[in-house]
Amino acid sequence: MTTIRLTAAQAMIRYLSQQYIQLDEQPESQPVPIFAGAFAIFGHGNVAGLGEALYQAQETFPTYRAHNEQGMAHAAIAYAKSNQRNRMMMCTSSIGPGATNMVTAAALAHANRLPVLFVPGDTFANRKPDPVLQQIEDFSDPTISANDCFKPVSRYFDRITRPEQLIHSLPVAIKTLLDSVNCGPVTLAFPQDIQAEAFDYPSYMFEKHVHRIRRVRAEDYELNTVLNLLKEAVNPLIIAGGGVLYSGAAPLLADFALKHKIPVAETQAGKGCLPWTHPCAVGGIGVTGSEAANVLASEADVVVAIGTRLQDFTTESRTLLEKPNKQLVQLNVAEFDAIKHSAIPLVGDAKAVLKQLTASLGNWAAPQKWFDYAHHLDQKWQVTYNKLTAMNTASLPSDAQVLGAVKRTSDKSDVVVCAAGGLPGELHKLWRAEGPGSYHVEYGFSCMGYEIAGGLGVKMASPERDVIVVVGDGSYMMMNSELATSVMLNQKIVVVLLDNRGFGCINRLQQGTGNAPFNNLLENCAGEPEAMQIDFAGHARAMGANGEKVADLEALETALLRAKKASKSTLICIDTDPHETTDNGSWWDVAIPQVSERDTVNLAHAEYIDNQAKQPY
Ligand SMILES: Cc1ncc(C[n+]2csc(CCOP(=O)(O)OP(=O)(O)O)c2C)c(N)n1
Ligand SMILES: [Mg+2]
Repeated sequence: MTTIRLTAAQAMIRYLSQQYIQLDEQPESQPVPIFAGAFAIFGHGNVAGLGEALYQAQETFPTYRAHNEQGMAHAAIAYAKSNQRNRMMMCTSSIGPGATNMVTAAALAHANRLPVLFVPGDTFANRKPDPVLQQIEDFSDPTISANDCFKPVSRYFDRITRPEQLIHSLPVAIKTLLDSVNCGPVTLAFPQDIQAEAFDYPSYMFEKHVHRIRRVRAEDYELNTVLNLLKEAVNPLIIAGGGVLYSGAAPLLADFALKHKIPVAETQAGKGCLPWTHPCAVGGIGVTGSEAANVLASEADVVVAIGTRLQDFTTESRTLLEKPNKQLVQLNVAEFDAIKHSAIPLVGDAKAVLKQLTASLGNWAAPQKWFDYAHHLDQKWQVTYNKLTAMNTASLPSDAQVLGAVKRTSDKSDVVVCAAGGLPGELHKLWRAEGPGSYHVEYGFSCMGYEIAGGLGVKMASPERDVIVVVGDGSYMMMNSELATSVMLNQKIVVVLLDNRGFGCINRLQQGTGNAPFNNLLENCAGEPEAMQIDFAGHARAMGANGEKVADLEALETALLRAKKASKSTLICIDTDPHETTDNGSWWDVAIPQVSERDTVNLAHAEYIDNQAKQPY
């Protein structure tokens, strides 16, 4: 057996750069590299070992420096999501704070089932210089380091304490990152002495390896159950989740829905599966959904949920889909999801199983009356859309009106990016998505601070598209440093910052639970909130981006057109109304105190009990 002598870090990078993927629709001859490279912030835990290996590999495995480890991981996650989980990035940090800074992002990737390879440096495996800088020192267990925080938020975790462990661990890491069922973050904690240690690795390890995603077909017995159910269905509805996009099934779903006349509602992760103009599209579903989709969901007799985790926002905390006489089918590659809500499971890949279903359904279609009804509800919702997003120059604009202005000035190919605050709800209801890839909202973890870094990752994945990040003042303050990275890397993004002076959505939630406004909007905070007048546009300019503040929606539209033409990242700030929001009357289970000195809380609790009664158990 021929061998090659490399440090463990060199071996890792050489191996990663030889991993390719054959995409479904791509000609056999054109596999693409799985890794677009690494985001890295160096410290003593990775600068010498991994740093040297990355330096050598720049041609095939480029390294990008960011400003915050959480931010760079957000960018890597957004990159993977934009690539339907087929392509991804590695993130490496030093030990200690650099590593733990990435843990929140690992949790985000875990919740969203998105692949990212975390390689935090770790304390010395030989323990000779212990305790080293940034070592946490567990008194009773010397095998514990800060990196153990990654364990509950990694789909695969290993600590490389011998160079030869990589021979086994790297293939498992890649398998996990590409596994449709178990997809999520992989952490390979890498002690700094091991990174630098040399070993005679077998040469075969570094041969080009082309991977494919396994498209699991459904078992006949599950398929037949669902086929019989669908053929009897009078009012069927499809709920499309992120899994539809990851499986590359969106075009197939568009044809399937049209052929069989089934309306399609979308979750946050699934939004954009169908362009909003598709005859079967009825918009977002659930707490943040459109009235059309929610009415259809409550009246449907058969609901086929495809590629969705059915989290509480989708199901209105398990009150939307649990009505009597309603049958719920869960088409999902993961059995874990397929059996949720006591659903009828249909386990398999969305694309593969939709093909099987349509082949057997033949010319069957749902009753025209139901299809026309769905279309009528959608048209009604479009009228509401027009009203809510119309131009307003008279008073402080609402989030919906800002989104209307952004949409009017954007192109069909643009991507809108968001994550937390009041905006995801408004976007899910009101953004007219133009198809797969046009809507990028991280709402599995709803992590404040994802937006700008996420926008950078989306841009790196889709350089031909304009990326428009919409972000609240709160989220911007939590993390904005990757705006500078976007300037440095010449990855232009457009940021629209909606300044409503505080945590608007939580303030509304607080009052919705009978509580007093407290500690959310700046005006209700301790200290001297009036003294805090943040010049967001100036702040963006200080980081090298363009920045301007606009007075109203008209000015926002002209500024957006300017920003789209500009060569570098631009932030546009606009003041907005913190109280105005689009209420669709749905319920979200947020626990309300059973006893309180406030009458309004007691009243809210009584109402809460009524709503809880609608939950199945
Ligand atoms: C990291 C993180 N911390 C806290 C929260 C809880 N949270 C959700 S939205 C929000 C306020 C967001 O404020 P802003 O970005 O200004 O948006 P707005 O609510 O004003 O629309 C908070 C505190 C969160 N989602 N993520
Ligand atoms: Mg705000």
